[in-house]
Amino acid sequence: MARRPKYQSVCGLPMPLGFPVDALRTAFDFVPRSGDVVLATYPKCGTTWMQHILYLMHNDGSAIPVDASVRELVPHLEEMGASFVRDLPTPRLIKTHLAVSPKLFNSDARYVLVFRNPFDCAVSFYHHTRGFTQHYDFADGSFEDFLAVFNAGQVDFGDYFDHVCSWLDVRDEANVHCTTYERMHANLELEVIRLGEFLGGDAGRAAADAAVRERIVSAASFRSMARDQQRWSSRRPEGMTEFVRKGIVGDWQAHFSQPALQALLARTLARLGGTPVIDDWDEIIEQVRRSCESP
Ligand code: PPS
Repeated sequence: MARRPKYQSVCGLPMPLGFPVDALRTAFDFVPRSGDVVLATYPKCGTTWMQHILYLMHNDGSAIPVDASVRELVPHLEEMGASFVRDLPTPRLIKTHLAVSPKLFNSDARYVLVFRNPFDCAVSFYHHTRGFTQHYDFADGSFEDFLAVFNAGQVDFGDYFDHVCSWLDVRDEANVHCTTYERMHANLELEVIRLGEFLGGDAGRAAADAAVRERIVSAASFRSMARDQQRWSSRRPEGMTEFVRKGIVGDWQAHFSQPALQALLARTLARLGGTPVIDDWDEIIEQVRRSCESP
């Protein structure tokens, strides 16, 4: 019988069980201010990776210490609430998984967007949902079970395509910087340089300094972030994958059936065809097409 992850509905969004409802409610009224750096992503698209990079760039390339937590240093607005974010040091580094809204988008704040191809995102989200048993009660759920919910847009923070399209609407604004998980994977140093040019100030100086940049790239590598994972999330039960799990492009190949791939490819082309983000995924889309056609 098909299994479904469990969610609670808050403000019309499915949310993990135990997610702090009061904090989430305050997030919908939050208005970023001048100087803020808002990292906006759909879940499992490279958020924590970019949170750490932002922290590194504002801290001279020093990694988040083993006894500290990214949730306090670059807090998730919906989880920590607007009052926690209010008191952060300037520039406030803030993570959100919300779709863009008129309140959330302030032309005086800066926005960093990270997109990831939907095939790998779905795989990563499946392992996340299976692994956090206390939040989803889905330990024995299959990838197909999860995909049914993902495709219906009924996972936490809603539909992948609605979310991505909402942020793509503002991508050309001067205060918005876009990248993809795949670009970061291909050449992290170059992405740090690009981000530094966008952010300017201390972060810009850090990215422009070869020695500091080397520290940033090293501390943000998969190998380095796979260590001391208490910095990124709460523990998962024995036998579940780690939070910083595989960190590759193309894990979809080990998970999708051909019909499932065909269905997600059709939606991807319908919703994202003609947008610049899909250009970064040319090769992936081609591989997906070939997989769909192979006997
Ligand atoms: S969350 O829960 O929404 O904040 O998850 P998010 O951080 O967006 O995504 C987790 C995926 O990012 C991978 N990750 C990395 N990949 C490469 N290099 C580094 N340094 C890195 N850090 C995190 C992590 O492994 C998850 O992807 P998968 O495919 O599951 O491995």
